[in-house]
Amino acid sequence: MMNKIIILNGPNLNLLGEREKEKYGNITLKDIEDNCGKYAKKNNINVSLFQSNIEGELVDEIQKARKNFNGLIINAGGYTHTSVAIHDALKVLEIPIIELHITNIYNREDFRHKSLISKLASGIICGFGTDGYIMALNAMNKYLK
Ligand code: CA2
Repeated sequence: MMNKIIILNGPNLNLLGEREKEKYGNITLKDIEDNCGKYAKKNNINVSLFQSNIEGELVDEIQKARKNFNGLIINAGGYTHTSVAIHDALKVLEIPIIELHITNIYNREDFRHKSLISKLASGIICGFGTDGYIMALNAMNKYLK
């Protein structure tokens, strides 16, 4: 069976490759989409990507994911550390979750050390730059087999 995986990106990740390149790298969100699409095709995975700066839109996608996907990868951006609404939506989701961060949130400011998502995740990938997206896709595909 072909695994269907959704990758959700939260606020400000649409700016990737345009600002703060020293922290988040040169790769744009469009590059990430292309790379994930290519990786998925090679590995017989059905992948969809969704980005929003709006908390409620992310909650809507999480709710829909239950019906449409087997696995969910989420980089919730700043909402990782604050959003009870995203936590609650993920909590009732019945498919595996991978939490993803480009940077290592544990060697940054204290307010990034707390994640409301980690407890709900099957696994966490952070600190490997934008390569983490492919790592997470690979990890989820294996986890689902
Ligand atoms: O390391 C990650 O992936 C983060 O989820 C990124 C979030 C941050 O709030 C989390 O603590 C860790 C921020 C995303 C902002 O992305 C930008 C990209 C380029 C330029 C400006 C912001």
